[in-house]
Amino acid sequence: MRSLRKVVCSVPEEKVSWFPCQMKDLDRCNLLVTKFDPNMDHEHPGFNDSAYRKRRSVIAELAFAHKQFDPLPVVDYTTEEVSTWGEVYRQLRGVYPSVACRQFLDGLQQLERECGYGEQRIPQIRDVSAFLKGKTGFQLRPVAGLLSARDFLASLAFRVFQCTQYIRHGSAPMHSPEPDCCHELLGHIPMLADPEFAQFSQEMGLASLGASDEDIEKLSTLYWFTVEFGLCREDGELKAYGAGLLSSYGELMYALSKEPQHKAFDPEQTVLQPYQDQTYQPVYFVSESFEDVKNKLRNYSASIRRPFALRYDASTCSVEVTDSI
Ligand code: HBI
Ligand code: FE
Repeated sequence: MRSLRKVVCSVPEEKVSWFPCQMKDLDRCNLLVTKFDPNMDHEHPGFNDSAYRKRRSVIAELAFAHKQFDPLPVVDYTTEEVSTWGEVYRQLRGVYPSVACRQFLDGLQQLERECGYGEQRIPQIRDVSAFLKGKTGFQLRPVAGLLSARDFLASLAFRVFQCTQYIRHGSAPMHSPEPDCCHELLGHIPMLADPEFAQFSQEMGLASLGASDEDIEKLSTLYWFTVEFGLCREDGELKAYGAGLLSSYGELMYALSKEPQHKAFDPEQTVLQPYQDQTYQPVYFVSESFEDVKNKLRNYSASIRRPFALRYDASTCSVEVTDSI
């Protein structure tokens, strides 16, 4: 006879790596990957700009000091930072109506109406988080840079999006080697205001909890080719929904041109595709609808083997570990 035994967040096998079970555990999900940051990456446009690097460390401190449930930090952006934002916003906003998917445009319009999005100021994550909470239950927390895939995905399980607050270097407004506030606020946030998209983002997060390193690699590859660089078909036309595309003018235009390969999204194929984090992707995956992405990801996640089962309790925003015996 099979019954469900609650193991109250202790996992049955020693080999399983630690994972968060409640929101406050996200304070431990803070492993940064520094390969693209301006102190480590010689190619970073801010590498030789000590004032930029100093500013970055001031903003990073806000994220390091943050604990879940603290009020979100407010950054007093400089005129130069706002001007970089304005340039990025103006150029991308001009092309969105013809290249972005319907859900993105809907989300962005709501943000412009209800959350002060525009060229004139960089939105504060505190306001954006309150807006998102009301739309899909997603909330933001500050992060100092590129987070490890495991920690980043784990946060999504709790509908928490880890969000950088610094901005790219003013000399390269159209490109950033690492996530910055343009990538998060323009690329990711409008999509996270869509209920279906929010749902599959959380499901990818839940699938990652306690997964093996190989499965984390596969899930981040799927995340990369959907949430970051995904394309979809809308009335027969190719549109972008990936945040990496919708925050980078150059790659956006390239992805929709005839140059790269376009393949139908199929998780089994997609996980095998090596991804490029240094330059444009040679291949993009095209989905027919978000419902299709959601169903395919759900089937894929169900095929990931774990020595325990998980249940998300939305009333407490916590994860229960259950063990089939
Ligand atoms: N970290 N800050 C931050 N922002 C992201 O968008 C992000 C990340 N770490 C990993 C990541 N995205 C994904 O591309 C996957 O590796 C999961
Ligand atoms: Fe991203």
